[in-house]
Amino acid sequence: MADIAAIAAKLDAAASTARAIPQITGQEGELSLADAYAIQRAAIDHRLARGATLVGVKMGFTSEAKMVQMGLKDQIWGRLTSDMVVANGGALDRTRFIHPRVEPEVAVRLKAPLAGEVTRDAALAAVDAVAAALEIIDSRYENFRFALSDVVADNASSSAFVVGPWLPAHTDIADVAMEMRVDDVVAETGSSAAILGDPIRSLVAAARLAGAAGLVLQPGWTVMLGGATAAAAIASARTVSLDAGHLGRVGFTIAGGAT
Ligand code: OOG
Ligand code: MG
Repeated sequence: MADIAAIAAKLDAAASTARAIPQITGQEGELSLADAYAIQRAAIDHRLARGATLVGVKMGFTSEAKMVQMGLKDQIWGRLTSDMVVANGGALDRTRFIHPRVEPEVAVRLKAPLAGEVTRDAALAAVDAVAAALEIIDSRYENFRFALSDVVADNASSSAFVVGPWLPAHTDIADVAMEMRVDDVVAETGSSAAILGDPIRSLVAAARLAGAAGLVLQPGWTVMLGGATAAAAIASARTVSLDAGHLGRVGFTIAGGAT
């Protein structure tokens, strides 16, 4: 039996002090997915106790590019909290991160609760607005290496996110070309179609997976639907921007620390 409270406290401390810890699997024996999600919840509870609020969920491994990059195949989800929100064009403090990476995503904002097995139409009907977005992932594990249960326990590596201008729910998000630049150099290009062939499928999966854990996606919440391309390292970057065609632009600057 994993010591859920102890591992959650370690992960919370690793995130708040930006100091990596060894992965859990292998070291402390096997970790079931159920225990991993219990750890995720308990680690986030530390943040909520400090005054943060839940503002949404994120999906992981919803594109082939991400599965290949990380060597994992199963979709996972994590929680988005208010202290992870970065305004579009905002500045990030590098000292907050261990070995940050960024990936281009599509986000939706909900206007109705969503949970459990829902149809594509029901998921679409719950969408209030859509946007291009960037997720900053920062695994709390050494060398950004982990097995599936490790990354689930670690809130799916999520660290911060930046959402572009919100656009009407009917805006097409199915096949939007995306070009992500790090320090004005193109780092990744792709299409939102890489997200499960249709990003709304990722929202359907979010409702199902979070619902199975007893979480109802709430009106006003943001759902990050997953990286469309592999992630790019930004440990020594200064600017990151995403051009997502008719979905607009989103970006941030990152400064501070040694580099
Ligand atoms: C896990 C998070 C995956 C995505 O968009 O696929 C993810 C990781 O790559 O560290 O956020
Ligand atoms: Mg992501």
